[in-house]
Amino acid sequence: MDPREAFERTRGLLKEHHEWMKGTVNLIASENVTSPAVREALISDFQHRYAEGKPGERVYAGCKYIDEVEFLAMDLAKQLFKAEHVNVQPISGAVANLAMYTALTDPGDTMMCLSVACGGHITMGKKKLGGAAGAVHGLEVEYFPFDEERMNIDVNATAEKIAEVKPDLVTFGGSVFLFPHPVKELSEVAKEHGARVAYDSAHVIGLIAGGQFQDPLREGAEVVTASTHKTLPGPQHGMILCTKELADRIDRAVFPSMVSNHHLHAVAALAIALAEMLKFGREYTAQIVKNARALGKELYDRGFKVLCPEQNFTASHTIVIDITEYGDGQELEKRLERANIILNRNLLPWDPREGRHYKHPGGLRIGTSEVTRLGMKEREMAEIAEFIKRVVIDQEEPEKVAVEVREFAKDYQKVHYAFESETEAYEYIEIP
Ligand code: DSN
Repeated sequence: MDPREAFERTRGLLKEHHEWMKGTVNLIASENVTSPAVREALISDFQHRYAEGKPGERVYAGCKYIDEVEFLAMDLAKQLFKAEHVNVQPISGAVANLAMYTALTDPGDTMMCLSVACGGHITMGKKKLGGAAGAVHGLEVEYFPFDEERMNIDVNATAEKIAEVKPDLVTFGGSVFLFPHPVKELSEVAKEHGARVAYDSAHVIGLIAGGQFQDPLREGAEVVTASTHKTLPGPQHGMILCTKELADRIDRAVFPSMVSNHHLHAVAALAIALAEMLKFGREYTAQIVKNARALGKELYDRGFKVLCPEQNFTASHTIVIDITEYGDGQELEKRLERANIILNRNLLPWDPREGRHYKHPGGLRIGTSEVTRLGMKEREMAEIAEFIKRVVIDQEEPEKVAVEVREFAKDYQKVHYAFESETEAYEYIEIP
């Protein structure tokens, strides 16, 4: 391949992606769009530097500003989450989970958590499934009994299973997260039987910051792992909150066990995102949840089988649809993408039992973090529901709907809930 051609092609593809994003409605529950200030931090000189170890104790020179920024990020997170200790060095939520396993357990120990079909993250998976818990850290994995009707952990059955299995670690949280988990109800039982209690807040950490979801540290969790780019609209990165008692174990498990350098530009971007959440987080996340409920209702009223109608569909940023009446998750995800509506397929808890696989699952997962960030409210949720109905139920030609989606998206190009929003959300930043 001609190097110049490849160089131009790559830059061209990036620009095409940005142009495409301007005309889409993004409903991926694990994504968001950052403020211009967060994007600026990501392309700063911090991304060229190394700073192994704790701030103030680095094994590299040149870190005086980097140290100050990392202390700022830690202080902001402590303030926002009322956490005794914070580590902002994991480079992703997955790495945060691996560090948490390393700090709290030994290979061969048992962890209880959600199965992937019931909303657990792939890092919680068993060895035979290639999940990091089993395949990387050597944990035995036992699943929480799950109440499929209420889309939540079955409290009584789980209490009994904890007493029987006596796991070393109980991890709440996951990737499909409609309602708060029963942390308060089960933490004491877990601890009485010798388990540590952790909570994977990757999806809901922004909602926790904004006071719109449960507060796991107050409900009995000793360690909270997070990614910082979902409901918390920061850089792609990770973070761990924990009790003072576990601070040293967590810090050692992050460095040197899990990271060497820890992506300093992302730490700076995280500090900015945390400051924005302190100022705007309550208003932003309240609207995320209102939008998710509104979108659930609008879709339900148009005939979609949105899960949990009797519980108002969700208490988070996510809703889930059983889509089996209209096709499988992958086929419909692709059809909607042709209409510029971006969301993703998802396993339903009962899919494995009914012979469905993650490639062709029975569900669609929909999140409202990004559309809310762009200033959309309940009225716009009705318009989005109508677009989805036209593509999935009415079987309109997706390319025809895409033209209207592009037109609709034109009014939502600025990032809201940020200190500055001059640069548009999907503008490609070219450095001359
Ligand atoms: N698997 C991602 C998701 O929830 O989309 C998170 O890592």
